[in-house]
Amino acid sequence: MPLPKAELHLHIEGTLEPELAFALAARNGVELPYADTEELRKAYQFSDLQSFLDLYYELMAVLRTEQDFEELTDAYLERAAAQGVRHAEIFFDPQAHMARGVGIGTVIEGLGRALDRSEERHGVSTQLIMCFLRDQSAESAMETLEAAKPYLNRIVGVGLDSAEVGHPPVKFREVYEAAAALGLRRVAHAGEEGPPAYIWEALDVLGVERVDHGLRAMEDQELVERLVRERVPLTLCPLSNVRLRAVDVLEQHPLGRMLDAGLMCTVNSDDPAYFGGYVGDNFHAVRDALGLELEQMRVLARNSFEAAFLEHDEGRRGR
Ligand code: ES4
Ligand code: ZN
Repeated sequence: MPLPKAELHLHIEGTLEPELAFALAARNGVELPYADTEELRKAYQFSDLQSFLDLYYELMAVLRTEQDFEELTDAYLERAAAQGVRHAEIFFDPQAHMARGVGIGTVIEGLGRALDRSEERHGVSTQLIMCFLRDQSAESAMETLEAAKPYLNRIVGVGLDSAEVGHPPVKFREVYEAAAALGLRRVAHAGEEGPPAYIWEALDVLGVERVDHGLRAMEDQELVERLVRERVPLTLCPLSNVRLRAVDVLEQHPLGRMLDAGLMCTVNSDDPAYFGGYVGDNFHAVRDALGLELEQMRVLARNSFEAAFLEHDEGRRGR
C-alpha cells in the first residue's frame, strides 16, 4: 500500500501522455510533427525549463474540447490514485488554451466533469488552481482573472508559472491583489530557476501561502530561517528538477538538507508525463537516491495534507 498523500504541484497539461496526445490529435484532426509516440518520447530531452515549455505548449494543441480535458483529467486521477494520492490540487494554464481559441469555459467545464466524479470513481478529492503565465503581460493575467469570474466556484486559488527568470513576482502585484479580494488563495512558482529574491517577493509582494519549488531557497540562510519560522510549505518536484537540469543528479537534490533544516517540504510530480514519474515515483526516487528514512517519508506525506487547501477535518481523513 502506497503512503496516502496529497499532490499540490501538478500541471494537468503536463499529464498528457504521448498515447493520449496521438489519440486526441487523430480525433481533432491536429497534425503533430512527430511520426509516433516513440519519436515523440525521444523529444523528451530537456536542457532547461524553456526547452521543456516549448514542447509542453506545442503538444497542448491536441486539447480542444471539454471531452479532451475530461479524459486528460480522468486519466491523471486514475494514475494518481494508484500511487496513493487522496487529494490533488491541480494547476491549469488557461492562457495557453485561450491563445489557441479554446475558451476558458471549455477548459474549466471539461476539467470539472472529471473532478465531479473523482471522489466516487478514484477516491481523490480535488481543487483547481488557475495559473497565470508569467512570460505574458500583467494585463493578460488580469484579463484572464476577469474571464474566470463566472467559474470562481470551481477555483480555490491562483498560481504563477512558465518561464521564471526575467519575470519576477512583482510584475503580478495587482492581479494577486485582485485575486485576494475575490477570496482566492495564492501560490506561485519561485526559486525553480530564479533566485532567492523571487521567493522573498512571492511572499512579501504577492502574499503567497505556499511556494512552488522553492528549490533555491537554500542559497539564502535568512530566507530559510523565515520559511522555517513561518512554516511556509514548499512544493518540491525532484524528478522535474533533474530533467530540467536544475540539479545535476537526484543524489545532489537538496531535499534531504531542506528537511534537516526544518523546512516544510512536500514532494510532487509537476509534469509527470514529461519527467518520468507520478508522485509515488518521486517519493521512491528520493528515498532511494537520498537514503531517506521511513519517518522522513511519513513527514513528507503528512506535510502534503497539512499544506493542502483543505478544511482541517477533511485533511485528517487522508492520514
Ligand atoms: C512548469 Cl516545471 C514548470 N515550471 C514552470 N512552469 C511550468 N508549467 C508547466 N510546468
Ligand atoms: Zn510547476
